[in-house]
Amino acid sequence: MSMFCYQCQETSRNLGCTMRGVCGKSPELCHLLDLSIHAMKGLAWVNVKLLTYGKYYPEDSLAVMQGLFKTITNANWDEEQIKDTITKLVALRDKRFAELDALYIAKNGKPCPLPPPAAVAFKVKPEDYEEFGKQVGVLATANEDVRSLRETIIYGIKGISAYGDHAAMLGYFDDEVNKFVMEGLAATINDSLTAEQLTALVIKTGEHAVKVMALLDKANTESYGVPEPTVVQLSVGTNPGILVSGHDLKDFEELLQQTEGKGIDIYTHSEMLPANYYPAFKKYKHFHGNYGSSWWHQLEDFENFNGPILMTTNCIVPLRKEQTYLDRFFTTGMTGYPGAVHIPDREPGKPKDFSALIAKAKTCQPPKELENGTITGGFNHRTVLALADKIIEAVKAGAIKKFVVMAGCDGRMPSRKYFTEIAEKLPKDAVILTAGCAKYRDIKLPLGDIGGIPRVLDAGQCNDSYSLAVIALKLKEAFGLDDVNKLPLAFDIAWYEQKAVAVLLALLSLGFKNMRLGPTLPGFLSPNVAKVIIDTFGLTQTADADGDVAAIMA
Ligand code: FSO
Ligand code: SF4
Repeated sequence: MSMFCYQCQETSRNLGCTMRGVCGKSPELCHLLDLSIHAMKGLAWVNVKLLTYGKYYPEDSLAVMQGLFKTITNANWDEEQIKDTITKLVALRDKRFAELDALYIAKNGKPCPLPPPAAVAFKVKPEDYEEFGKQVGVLATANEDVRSLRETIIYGIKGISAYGDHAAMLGYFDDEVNKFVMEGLAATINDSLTAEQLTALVIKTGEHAVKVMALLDKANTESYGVPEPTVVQLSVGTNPGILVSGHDLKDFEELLQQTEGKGIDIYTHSEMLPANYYPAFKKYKHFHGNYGSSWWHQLEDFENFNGPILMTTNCIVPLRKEQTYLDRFFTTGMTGYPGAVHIPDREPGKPKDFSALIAKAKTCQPPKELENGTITGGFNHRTVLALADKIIEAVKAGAIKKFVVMAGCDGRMPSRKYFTEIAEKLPKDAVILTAGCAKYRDIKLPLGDIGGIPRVLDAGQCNDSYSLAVIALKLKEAFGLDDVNKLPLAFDIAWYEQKAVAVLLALLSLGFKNMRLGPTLPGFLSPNVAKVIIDTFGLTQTADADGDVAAIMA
């Protein structure tokens, strides 16, 4: 075994990647990422102790959230960036520990003890990071159930961290989320916690995932307006273009501002598609539309695009050996890729400097056209609930029989054709509620509408699954029901990486039951932990499309 990772849906044999990641992650990168998480656990532990002395450092929570964001599947492939992150986190941890030690000595007359796995004690040089990383990975927890619960908490917090970072970039913070990130992470090195206590923390992780998605929804809509129903062009123009992927709307805004009037068109890819729905972005005439499909199509999409690509977050797919577009591949924020130009963070009070990207675009050919249809989306909860009367009427009249939430992530496994089949096989009186890159399995299908209500309502990015939960909870009130599970609503959701874990835990914490999850249940759930979740929440794995459609409509 050269490494161990089981954090995403495509983990090898649904047990774990042990030689090299199915995603392409090397053992070396895996060990560095593991060590970075170990350093973050130490910093979190110190921060939790400092809180008992009334010392709260939100900047440390942001450092941890950004560090964890880099460890999400397909986010950062650059070993040098990860080494630098470890060095900075260790320096911060040591600074805070010195402060804690002084406070502890003043109170107790002796030095502060370290936690059992000594996550605050390692002092290794960057050249030894990889070697040390081998000792502190997932398998350092021997008991498979404890390991499963700890990792479920960590993966949920990774998702919370990604959304927390997006909100922070727009100037929005939530102290409860900041503190929970530290509390949850520190709990994963606390050997005295029982399985029951760790299970309670899993639920608490879901509750904080709801909080952070609500925060990001507020940040996005207050900054850029409420997304509105929009028809998005898939064809291309005649100018050179810049293709923006990932989820960071602040990066998108600043790039639009810096490219205005320069003869360059801006296109969205994958999870950036919902940028088309925001009023603040629609006003830019050079914002052309969307290009291509979900993340795993990027090797072909980016090749054909001809112009520079900006990755603001995951998912980055490793380039083919020929590296045909590496010279026009740019990363920023928490992403990284060896050989790509990384656009640095903002300096205080200034926007990011995208001039290198813009200069590159001017030397490139316009994109090659892939298709020329449209996508309709922009159904934020505020927009949908403005139509609540119409929707309730359609349900009462029997025109809408079922709402089916098919949100989450797309992935490259052939088994994911299931989600397209479900969309095609659902009867015409079922409405699909979607968010995240899972939408690419059905959003281009001609599924029609029900009395003017499109049969696929796209709320936005994966974090906008929050919108779908709000819609359900408001409809419960409008129908006068005492339980959200009594609504004509079914969940058939797709997951891939750790933001989807946060979304899943959020839905469980909100009381949604009997959800279908696919194409597989998470490999990081041990048989015992999976049983508890299945028994408590009625979670099931997606099966065959015909059977599932029948069960959904029953
Ligand atoms: Fe997709 Fe990737 Fe948004 Fe994920 S692009 S898979 S859950 O990063 O974050 O939905
Ligand atoms: Fe394997 Fe997924 Fe981990 Fe990549 S992120 S190494 S595919 S489990």
